[in-house]
Amino acid sequence: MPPTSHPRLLAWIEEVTALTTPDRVVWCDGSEQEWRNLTDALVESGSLVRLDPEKKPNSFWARTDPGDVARVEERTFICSADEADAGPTNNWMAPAEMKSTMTELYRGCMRGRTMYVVPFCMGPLDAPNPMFGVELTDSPYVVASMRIMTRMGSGVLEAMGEDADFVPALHSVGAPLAPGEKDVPWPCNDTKYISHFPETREIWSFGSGYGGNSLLGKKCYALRIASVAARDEGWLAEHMLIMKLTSPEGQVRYIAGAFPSACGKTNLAMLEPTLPGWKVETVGDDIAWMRFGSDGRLWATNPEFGLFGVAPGTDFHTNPNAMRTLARGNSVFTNVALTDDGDIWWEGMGEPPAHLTDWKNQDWTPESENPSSHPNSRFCTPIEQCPILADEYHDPRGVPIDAILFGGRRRTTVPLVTEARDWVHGVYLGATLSSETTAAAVGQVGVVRRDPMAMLPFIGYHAGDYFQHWIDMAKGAPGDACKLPKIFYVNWFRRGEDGRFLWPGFGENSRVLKWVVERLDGKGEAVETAIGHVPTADALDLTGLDLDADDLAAVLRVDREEWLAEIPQVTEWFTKFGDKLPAVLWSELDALRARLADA
Ligand code: GTP
Ligand code: SPV
Ligand code: MN
Repeated sequence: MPPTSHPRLLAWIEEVTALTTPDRVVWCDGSEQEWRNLTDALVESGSLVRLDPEKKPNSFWARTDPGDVARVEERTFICSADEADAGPTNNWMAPAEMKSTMTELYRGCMRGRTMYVVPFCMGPLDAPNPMFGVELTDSPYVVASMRIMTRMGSGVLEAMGEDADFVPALHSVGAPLAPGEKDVPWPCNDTKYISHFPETREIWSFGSGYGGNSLLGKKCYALRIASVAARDEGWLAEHMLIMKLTSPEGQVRYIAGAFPSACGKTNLAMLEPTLPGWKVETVGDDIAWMRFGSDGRLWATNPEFGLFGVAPGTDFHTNPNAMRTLARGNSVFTNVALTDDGDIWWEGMGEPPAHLTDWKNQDWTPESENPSSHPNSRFCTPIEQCPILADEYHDPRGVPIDAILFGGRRRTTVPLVTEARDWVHGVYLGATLSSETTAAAVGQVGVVRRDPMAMLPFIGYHAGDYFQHWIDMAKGAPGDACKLPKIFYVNWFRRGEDGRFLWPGFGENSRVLKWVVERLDGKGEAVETAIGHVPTADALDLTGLDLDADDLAAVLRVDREEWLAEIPQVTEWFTKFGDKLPAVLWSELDALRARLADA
């Protein structure tokens, strides 16, 4: 007997079962016992390796197929009824055509496997309007990961009752088993589709078991589908961290930050300030849902329940709070290296051990040519284990945002921090955000591309409409005073001519946060430049930091020639959106051009 009488849910499961023909259907309750059974079976079958419980209790090492290591943007589709609604930044296919193609792929695709029913909720279950989803998947790795990343199981199903709305999210690795056929450790399919149906709020994913392709509550639901709901309902679903920042005087500020994938959200969200007396607490590290409160402010919640963080580069010097979170166990590590004594290791974690097993299951020594861990290897760990989790994380109202940071990874041009002149200028900065591509998505790494609001791969509709939606936020909620956050543009990744990072980053970013807070308070020295307000050389608190004066000047520099070179690129970018581009953004570009001419 299914543990629910929700008619729409039952009908959908019946339909999918008939199509995909799994050997059995299992309803996930989210219990400890279920986790133990799942992970035991995955260890037994060779898909997971249990780590030494003394080092990482209840934690596991997973290796993917070498062809299934990151999000696949080329295979990600927004299947709106009208092609124009997907806009120029998304892949599109007509919903009927996509459904008929994928139906053929799904036919019999779960043969020999178990189909798991995973009821989940994005955000707290006690929210006024809980955001439900149900993922059907044939991957026990996905079930285990969903248990870390979302609130899932019986409690959700109960809360859904008989008639709650939910997002149906269908996932298959696309690797049916013939009778008696032995499974591989990481089943997947060369053919991959990550499809979204914005009008009917459905997700269909096929062929990949990896992160954002398969944990469908995350990017697919909480960003692509939610961004469409947010546009319709007057809120924002964004690729942002959320932090609580307390000054030595005890003043609390809440800051959200949008940086593209693998550009520093998790690190900033868990930052340990080097400036004495300052305190950071984590609310979220990847996704923020922001709605107007009756006070006219934008209130942000983190819909997730876990952290799916980039492993390489994480250690006690860069992100000690992530290391403390992981030490508590209950985590899955994917595509990192395994030490001979049953712990994990990755590049950036100090001196390498003499021998490791690398992410491809090969012997690795410090002399090996390739890194031991894939650059997009990840830890998946419960957010409640984070020692600096803010109490407000649990509050369905969220936190009122004082400042939004947009940031990218740029070796040149973009200074350490710039304050926008006003909201529309801030939207312009977000809409023209540029960043070097990273290993978080399949494709070439290090190529500068526009990544508006760090949402390029995640906007579920036309990006021109998305920019307009951001501009319209300035109208606030009807009838209320609108108190929007101030917008800043940061770049931790500017480099010197010798290729070194000019700014030490990580905990030292607290110095930039202090300046941001001072600007919110109407203090903090800045020069008005063509691109916005940039701190003067002595405006940043650099107490105790050994930073070369030339490096400081270089990291804050607004170079007229470099910015003039951006103008044709932004013009080309804006031209893509035709008449969907809000005219005020063209005006911003014109004004920038004029200011640069005068500079
Ligand atoms: P996603 O989970 O893919 O969305 O990434 P993210 O934005 O959370 O990025 P994350 O914080 O995991 O950082 C990605 C990489 O950038 C890691 O290798 C970090 O070590 C590195 N990084 C983060 N912050 C800084 C910084 O301030 N300076 C430098 N130089 N590197 C940083
Ligand atoms: C990102 O790529 O922005 C991530 C990792 O946070 S994934 O879940 O794969 O999308
Ligand atoms: Mn992300």
